Amino acid sequence: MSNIKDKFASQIPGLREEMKGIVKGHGAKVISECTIAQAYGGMRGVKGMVCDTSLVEPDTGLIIRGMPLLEGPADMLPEEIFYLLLIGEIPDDAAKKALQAEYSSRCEVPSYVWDVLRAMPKDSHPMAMLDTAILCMERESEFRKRYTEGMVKTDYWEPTLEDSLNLLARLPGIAAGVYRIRYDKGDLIAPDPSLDWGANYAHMMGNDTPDFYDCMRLYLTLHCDHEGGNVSAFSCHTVGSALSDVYYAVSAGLNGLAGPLHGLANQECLKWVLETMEKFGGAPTEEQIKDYAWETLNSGKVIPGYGHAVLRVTDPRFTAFIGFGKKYLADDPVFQTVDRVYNVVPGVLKEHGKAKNPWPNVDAGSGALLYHYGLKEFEYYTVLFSVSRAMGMCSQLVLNRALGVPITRPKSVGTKFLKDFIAAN
Ligand code: CMX
Repeated sequence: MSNIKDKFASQIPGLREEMKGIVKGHGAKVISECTIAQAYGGMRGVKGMVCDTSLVEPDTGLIIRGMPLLEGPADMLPEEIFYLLLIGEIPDDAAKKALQAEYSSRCEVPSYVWDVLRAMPKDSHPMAMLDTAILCMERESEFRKRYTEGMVKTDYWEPTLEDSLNLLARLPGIAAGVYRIRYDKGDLIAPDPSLDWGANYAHMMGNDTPDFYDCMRLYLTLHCDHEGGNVSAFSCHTVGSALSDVYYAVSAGLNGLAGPLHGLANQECLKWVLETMEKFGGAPTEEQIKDYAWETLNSGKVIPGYGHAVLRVTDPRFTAFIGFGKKYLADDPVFQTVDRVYNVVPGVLKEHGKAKNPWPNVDAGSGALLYHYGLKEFEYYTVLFSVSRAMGMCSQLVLNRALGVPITRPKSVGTKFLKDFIAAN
């Protein structure tokens, strides 16, 4: 069965039975508690939702459908990753080609999207442009159309998958268009149907360097998903739980990704690395990096690319990027600086004593690779992240629709409740 839709449809009865059985047999069992510190602290560590596409363990990082990132997924094409996220299996060649054919047949970007993007103020952030482009296509939502026609609940997943495939097929073209319009790179470039999803994105941006194709494939693979509770996935999940369609939900999630503590950190990281190089007149020594790291911390700023809410080891995505850099651009001074920062900053953060995780996250290394291939517009980097992360968001949305997951509605409490609780306990 090579068609992703048929394959997923065949899994749904089993998934529904499994969920029903767990809830019926064990629904009252407690899996988590919430302390006052957690209620004030972004619900860190509270287990309050289910996500099967991927898992982030403090000591291993990203695990996609049971496969640790560096044990297979990091070497896959992004198309294979979307299939893996949704179906839970690596696609065979026929399934991969079928998905690529789906993308090719759905990739045309409606012309009104370009009109909207061109009408935006020239200094709009590329993320605002990407999210606006996604949102303005909401009028095409198959889910909204079918819902208005009275579709039954058990069918919700199907137009959600349709919307997801349409969106994912168009995203590289839209994101490349954002790049070319925002940075005056000339005419839009048409997709090349002979190229895979990642290479096509590079091609439409205007960079046909074969190594850059590889870089894009890796970039799009590594950023695909990071379980369910991160800001973008959780925002997308919450908006989607109201039965808002894929366009509303993914653009909401990506608005969260645009924050400097989340996906925007990748633009901040490279900026920080280049600042050190400028300050010291070239690739800095480890001692100079140490000085600059302390200067940053002492001025009350974070060192971008370091720390994580869940991880407590070097992010395997960072490791994969460093591996790529050592193979393709070992002599590049920016990449060398990133590598050197890695030797120094964890020690500085440990000494500083605040960050629970002194190790690099995904954003610490990726910018140096993009910079090497001539992509020097930092503000654009989160758009690349977004194209990839949309795969995780869409697969989570489709799964949740198939399972009939209800509207998200955790309970909030007021300070008075906490004071009364403290007094009584
Ligand atoms: N530099 C300096 N201080 C840091 C730090 C860093 N890289 N990482 C954490 N800290 C500080 C926090 O600001 C916090 O300080 P306060 O107590 O004064 O508020 C303290 O250490 C404890 O934070 P934490 O529990 O270790 O980290 P959080 O879970 O609150 O936050 C994160 C996680 C990623 C937002 C944080 O580590 C950070 O700001 N890092 C830099 C930005 C970054 O790289 N973001 C990208 C994350 C990956 C992604 O989501 O895309």
